[in-house]
Amino acid sequence: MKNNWKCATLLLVSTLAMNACKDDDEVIPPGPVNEEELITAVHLFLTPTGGGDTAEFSFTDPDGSGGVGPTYDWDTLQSGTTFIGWVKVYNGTSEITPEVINEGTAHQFFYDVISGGLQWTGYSDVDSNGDPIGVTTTWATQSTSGELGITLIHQPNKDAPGVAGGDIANAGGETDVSVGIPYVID
Ligand SMILES: [Ca+2]
Repeated sequence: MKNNWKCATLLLVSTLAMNACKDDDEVIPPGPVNEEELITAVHLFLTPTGGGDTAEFSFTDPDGSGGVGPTYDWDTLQSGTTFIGWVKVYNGTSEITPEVINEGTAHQFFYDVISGGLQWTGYSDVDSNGDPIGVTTTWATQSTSGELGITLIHQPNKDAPGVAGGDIANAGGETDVSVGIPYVID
């Protein structure tokens, strides 16, 4: 009987330990500031500066790179228009843009018009050092549809030539996410 109790207790403890381990696996620990972000979705919103509907462009890949392919949603922009842009990034259903902003000196978004007549015209936010983060931006359209690229770099060298102006060439660091999303200009 005593042994059975011991076994039962051991089993209970083991079960609790297993559950505890399982819970630990499911919780994403609050990493140090230099932790890379896991990003499974990127949304870019563009609102005409003169007013009008906000266009939304998104990339979603819930299982990360590999596995099931990503999905894209894109929108139509009016030609000859200027826009305020802002980006949101998610890990699953959790928006992690606030973490990116909180760790602003360790992050910078870069925007690359891969093709077409959309123009990225600048950053409109700064980190605590006065360097851009790139969560908010400005844009303009000419007349051709194409594809835009969005890259989030972790620990870029923001002092390197061109980086604060949006040139990724000398940024270094690690890539948190890099996606291309189609757009239509009407
Ligand atoms: Ca995937």
